[in-house]
Amino acid sequence: MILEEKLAAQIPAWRERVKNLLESSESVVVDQVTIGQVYSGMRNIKSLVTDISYVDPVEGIRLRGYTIDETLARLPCLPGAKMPLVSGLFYLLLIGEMPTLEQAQAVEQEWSARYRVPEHVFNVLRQMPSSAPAMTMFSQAILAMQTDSAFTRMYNEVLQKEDYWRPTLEDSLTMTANLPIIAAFIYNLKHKEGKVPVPDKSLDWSANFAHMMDVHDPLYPDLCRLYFIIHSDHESGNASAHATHLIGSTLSDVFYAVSGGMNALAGPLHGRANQESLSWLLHVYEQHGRVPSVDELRKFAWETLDAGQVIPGYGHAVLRKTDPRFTVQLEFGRAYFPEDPIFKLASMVYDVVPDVLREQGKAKNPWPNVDAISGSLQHHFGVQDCDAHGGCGFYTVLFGVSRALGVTANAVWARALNQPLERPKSLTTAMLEAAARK
Ligand code: CMX
Repeated sequence: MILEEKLAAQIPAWRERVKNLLESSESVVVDQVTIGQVYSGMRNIKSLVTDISYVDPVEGIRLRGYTIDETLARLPCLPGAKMPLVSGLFYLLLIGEMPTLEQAQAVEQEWSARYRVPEHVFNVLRQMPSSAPAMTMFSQAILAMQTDSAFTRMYNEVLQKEDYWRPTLEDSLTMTANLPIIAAFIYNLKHKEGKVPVPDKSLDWSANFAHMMDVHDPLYPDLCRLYFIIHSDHESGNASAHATHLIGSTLSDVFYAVSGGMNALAGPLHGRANQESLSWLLHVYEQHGRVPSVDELRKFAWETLDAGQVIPGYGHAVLRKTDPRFTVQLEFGRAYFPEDPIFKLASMVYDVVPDVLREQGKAKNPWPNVDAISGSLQHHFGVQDCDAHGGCGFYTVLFGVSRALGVTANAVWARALNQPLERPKSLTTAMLEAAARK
């Protein structure tokens, strides 16, 4: 298998590199922690390591050193496609090199050879109440797939520590191959007759998802490719990545770990913001019966803030400028459906809301993140977030399908480098008060 061979060739040198760094510099200080940081969700404490991506507050994410624009420009595309293959992105995340079209297609084949969701997973989903949030179903489905974990099976037999990454890679491929099928099934259960999607192995992973969703607009596979690439990874400290890493550090397999990570993604301050953002847009649109004027939009934004709510899709814990993942989606909409009213509204919000947030003066970053616009693009293609208002979270499932690529790539490397059990230390308030008196 191409990924296993490439990883096996790299891992010894990486182990040596980390070992040398630790031997020569174990006690070098990289950060200091203030009481403020202890009480503010560990913001900006440098205590994790990943070589897969890095978020600069101003520039945004770099995936294996490539900005979003560079990633999209350099990853291989199928002839006639507007957006690159997601398999190429997964190769890039795992291997750290830009793949050729042939290498990306080899990953496509690894995926399509694994298209098989065990029947009991569909049954678990069928048994859930129709009101179950889509993310609850998605997380359950991933957990239900744990019964097939190669890692846990081999760990229970005999597995050397140095080989932990191999079945982790196997599980990661099995999981990521099947997540589009699970997502399309959840959508079908929620909106249609609940049929099990039949994958088409002649299509790439994203086009196959579009096919299973029954969206026939020829542009939709390209939106899926774009969407699944840009949501994949955002370094290790974000809640879904960190939760996945924490769980994986106990040697729980990736099914356990990613299921847990998805529960973090489901929160409104994280991945659920894409659903809430679309609800917000639809709300303002319906209230006015049209795209509102700038003044009406500003008033609506203030009403949201005055009600003590956040404006979903705006602000970020790390970023301090417009998220390039927002910009690339804005460009996609402008290029292909600039007149779509909800897309137009989402672009208008970008002109209005940063000033409102600045005027309010609370948010450290008044600019949009990835979630401010992604829902409006899905909405254009008729993909619903369940009941539109309040929603039940299908858009976050789409985020999760993509995020699984990043967190599994990280899980493979965490096992390759034998990253240890994560166990930070807590203090009592009295201890912090004593530290403050010193
Ligand atoms: N609307 C209104 N108020 C906002 C805001 C927004 N979009 N973003 C931040 N604020 C407020 C915070 O709620 C906080 O208020 P309090 O002091 O009353 O608690 C204050 O501004 C300071 O917050 P911050 O330091 O700027 O932001 P945090 O690092 O604490 O939180 C985030 C970051 C993303 C949770 C926050 O900006 C937010 O709630 N945004 C809206 C939800 C959202 O878009 N989440 C998706 C993020 C991307 C992702 O993970 O998918």
